[in-house]
Amino acid sequence: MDAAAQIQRKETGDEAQVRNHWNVEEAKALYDRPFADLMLQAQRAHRKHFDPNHVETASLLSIKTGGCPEDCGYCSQSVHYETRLKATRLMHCADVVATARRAKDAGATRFCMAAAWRTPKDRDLDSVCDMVNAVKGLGMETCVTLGMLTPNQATRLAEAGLDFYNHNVDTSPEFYSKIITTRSLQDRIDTLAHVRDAGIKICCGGIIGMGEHVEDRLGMLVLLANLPGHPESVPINLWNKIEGVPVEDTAEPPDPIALVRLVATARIMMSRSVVRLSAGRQYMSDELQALCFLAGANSIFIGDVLLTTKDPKVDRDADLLARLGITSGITGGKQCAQYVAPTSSLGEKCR
Ligand code: SAM
Ligand code: DTB
Ligand code: SF4
Repeated sequence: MDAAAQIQRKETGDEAQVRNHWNVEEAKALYDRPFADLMLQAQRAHRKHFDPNHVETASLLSIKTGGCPEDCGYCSQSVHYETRLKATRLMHCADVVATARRAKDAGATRFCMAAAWRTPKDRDLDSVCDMVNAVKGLGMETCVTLGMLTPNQATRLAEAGLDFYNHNVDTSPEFYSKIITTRSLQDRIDTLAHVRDAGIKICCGGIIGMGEHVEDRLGMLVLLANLPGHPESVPINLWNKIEGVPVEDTAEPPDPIALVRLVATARIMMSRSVVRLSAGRQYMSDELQALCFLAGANSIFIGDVLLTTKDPKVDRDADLLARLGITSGITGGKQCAQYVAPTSSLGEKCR
């Protein structure tokens, strides 16, 4: 029996559902299967744990933009690069909640708040805890991404009612140092452990299209699948072009079929995780997105804006999902979350 067939056999048993001892050769054997076989296997895994005709809709807001001391070579928000992005202070809690309410009205079930920090300061964390508490009060799932956390900070977020923490490994262990030097992969893994220990669910994935090889993309999936528990959410970002950052010189958009294969491989390796087609949908045709949903992607960000780059308009997403017979929280017709400029330098209490 060849390696891919053996993995297929394991997939039918319970072992594959929580398997965390993958290697890149096994991932490659899946990835390289004939397309129809790979898609069937991914569909089987998908249908075992999810409604294949439903896509989760999340919304993203940059609550503190730019001025970040980290040197992530793909990011518009790093102080190390000339990206012409205007840095802002932490948003006012009331503005964050108003944006979350609009996102909910437009059909988002999860609200993700992102801050361009290496790690949050205690005073800022107080404000974010208030935001989490207030957004949770709207009946939405909450997610934040704030950089590295100590165990105590993770516990405080859990106590505020946080559902998910987003912290990406970004790429393979081999490619990592070509992209970021100011914090190590181990730093990220440590933060993920603090988040998990605090009882918060993990949203962890990475970026493709930065000039990495297929083996790096698979190495990233292996890294994610071999974490002590599979991340509950796995965002797969296609690099959104930013002028003035180092990745601009190395970037190579993946072949569309390679993207579909990667999504299918992620679906099989982490069959219980929600796989999000994250940044980069602005570049994808409807047909490519449809293939990604068929391969097992079952979450998207809705709204015209991600953090500092574009996302497809809600109307286009509503139309695509309707044509595919996919249900989601999108109600259609209404304006979705937009970035709201901060009106104050300090977060205010708004319980
Ligand atoms: N500063 C925090 C951190 O890095 O953990 C949170 C915000 S950061 C913008 C969240 C993630 O967005 C990054 O880890 C990266 O995977 C993704 N990202 C950032 N810029 C991107 C881009 N231009 N295209 C695609 N994904 C991007
Ligand atoms: C993730 O993996 N993707 C989101 C979210 N987590 C925070 C961020 C995408 C950022 C895209 C580039 C930008 O808009 O600046
Ligand atoms: Fe800062 Fe996050 Fe951007 Fe890295 S990805 S530069 S940590 S905002």
